[in-house]
Amino acid sequence: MSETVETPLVPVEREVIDPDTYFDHNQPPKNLQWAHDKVKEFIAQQDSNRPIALVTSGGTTVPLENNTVRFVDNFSAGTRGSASAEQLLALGYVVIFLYRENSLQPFNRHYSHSAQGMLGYLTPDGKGGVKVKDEYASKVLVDLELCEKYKAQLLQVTFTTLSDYLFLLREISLILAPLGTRSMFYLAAAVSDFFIPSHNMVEHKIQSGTGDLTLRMNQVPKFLRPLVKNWAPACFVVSFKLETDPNLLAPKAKYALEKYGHQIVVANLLNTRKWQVWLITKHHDPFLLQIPLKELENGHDIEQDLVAELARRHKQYISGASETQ
Ligand code: PAZ
Repeated sequence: MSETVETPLVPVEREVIDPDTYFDHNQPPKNLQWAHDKVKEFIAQQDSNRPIALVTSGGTTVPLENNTVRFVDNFSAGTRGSASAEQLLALGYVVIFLYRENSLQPFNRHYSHSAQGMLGYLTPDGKGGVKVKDEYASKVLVDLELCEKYKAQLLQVTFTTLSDYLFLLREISLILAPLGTRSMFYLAAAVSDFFIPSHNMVEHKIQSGTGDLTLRMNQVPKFLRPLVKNWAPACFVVSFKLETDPNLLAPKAKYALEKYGHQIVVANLLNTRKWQVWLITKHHDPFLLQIPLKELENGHDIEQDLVAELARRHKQYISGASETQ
């Protein structure tokens, strides 16, 4: 067997990848056609007076090999996206929930990833069956009822890799585009900024045995630009910006708005994101939304306030305001 190790380290100059050609060089996900058909059918079934939201949620993976054994991932659990989807449904929205497989889902989010596991919620009922433990029963009942109530207004579509996400985002955007201002894009997914293009990836598992591994990753093309300009130009687009350095947050959010020309950036910091966010628009000062930590501990999600505020601004946008505030 050869001693040479295939490696994704590519000794070339900076390769700038154009968003338009990205799709010609990467593999679409297996569920693309399914998602296309389902989204079309789903939208056709909805009351045409209802606003509709595409919520993206969770983190994308970036494979290191075409036959993927290893990949780069990120921290996002999908809390923001799944909690926001619940709030949008409560406000009368129809929701397409594009989420990372195995990340948190609306109504299930309190149970699916809990440390005690599903069995921790159950107890023998004394008659040979099982029941939900008394201390959880009322909460489980509420979530069950909500899940049932909104099931016809919620469509869930999964992605895993960055490429899956981008293909599905484009596909769903093109379907939502004709709905115009009625559609809100709520782009809360944590999408990788770096990737290895398919043609630069090794085919098989990277072999160890020849020392350290150095990766060269390309910058992911900025897909917000074609989304806003070409795929869904009249829709209300809310993007999210995450930083860890507070000094970078506002300038980078403003820069994104100027560059892509969409409506709102929700800016948040990694360590405070559950109780503090800023809404950034082009011509106004950042609008701070925050909840006291006590309320967070008592189960008040900041997404309740965030989604209410965004829905209010979306309504203004639908009614023709040039800029929302
Ligand atoms: O998924 P989560 O609730 O753990 O985190 C939410 C979030 C921080 C990923 C989201 O609020 C966000 O900022 N998304 C965009 C991240 C970015 O690409 O900048």
